Amino acid sequence: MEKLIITAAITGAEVTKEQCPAVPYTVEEMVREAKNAYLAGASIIHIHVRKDDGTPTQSKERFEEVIRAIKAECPEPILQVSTGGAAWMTDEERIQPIYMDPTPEMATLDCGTCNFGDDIFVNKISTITRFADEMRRIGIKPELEVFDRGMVATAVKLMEKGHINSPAHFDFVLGVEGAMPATVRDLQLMVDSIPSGCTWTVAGIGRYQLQMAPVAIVMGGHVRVGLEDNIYYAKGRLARSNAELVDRVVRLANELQREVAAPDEARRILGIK
Ligand code: KMH
Ligand code: ZN
Repeated sequence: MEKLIITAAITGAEVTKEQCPAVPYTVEEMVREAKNAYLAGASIIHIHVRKDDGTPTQSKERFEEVIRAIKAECPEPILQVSTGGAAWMTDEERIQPIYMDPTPEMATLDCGTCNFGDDIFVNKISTITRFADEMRRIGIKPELEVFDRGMVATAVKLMEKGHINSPAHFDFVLGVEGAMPATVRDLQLMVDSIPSGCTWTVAGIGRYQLQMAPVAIVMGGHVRVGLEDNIYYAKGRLARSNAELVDRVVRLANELQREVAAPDEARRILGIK
């Protein structure tokens, strides 16, 4: 089995400091959370950015400010920018970070439309294709975010048509209200649905973050944790940091005797130059 890639999704667009004080907004807070998550064992940092008041934004300039600050303190991890943004954002807003300087190594590519709590997260085929083509042209490795089985089918079609390079990397986001549940059976279906040679990670939402992690570790997949997807360390006990959530995955991996990948090992596994 390859070493385990741990992704830390440190802030997202939905959770707030009112819900969990550790959620980072400012540049300094983003650097702190990214660096400590890396030191705990994350090799990929999945990045959304906020204004200082917590409002989510896809501003290229804000991404540049945050990513330059993270790289200055902590150059090692793969920084993966979100092109999902928040459910209410336009395509034009969402695509901005792939054009930032420095060019990000990875970006998310959301592969379909679904309910997202009481919102609708809209990704038309034409949007997915355009985002994929732009990432391919610029040389950014997409992380194919799939929230249900139909989105895997869309991604595979885009791979067959040459819009997405093979082997691709999938992120199964399971447990979103209105999309695919986070059960072992559902995860197995997703794993069985991707082309051979592709890699995958699982992002369980809420309480499912912890439940999905050991399953992925023993199945040979990879794991995403972080405050974007889950703000609790345990029932009734908020997480104190992203690092605390990463640290637990490292302990689980150690117990299950799966080694954790350093960033350069993650780059090799994912085929990032
Ligand atoms: N905030 C969600 C609506 C991504 O990062 O690409 C979308 C999301 C996915 O977080
Ligand atoms: Zn995200």
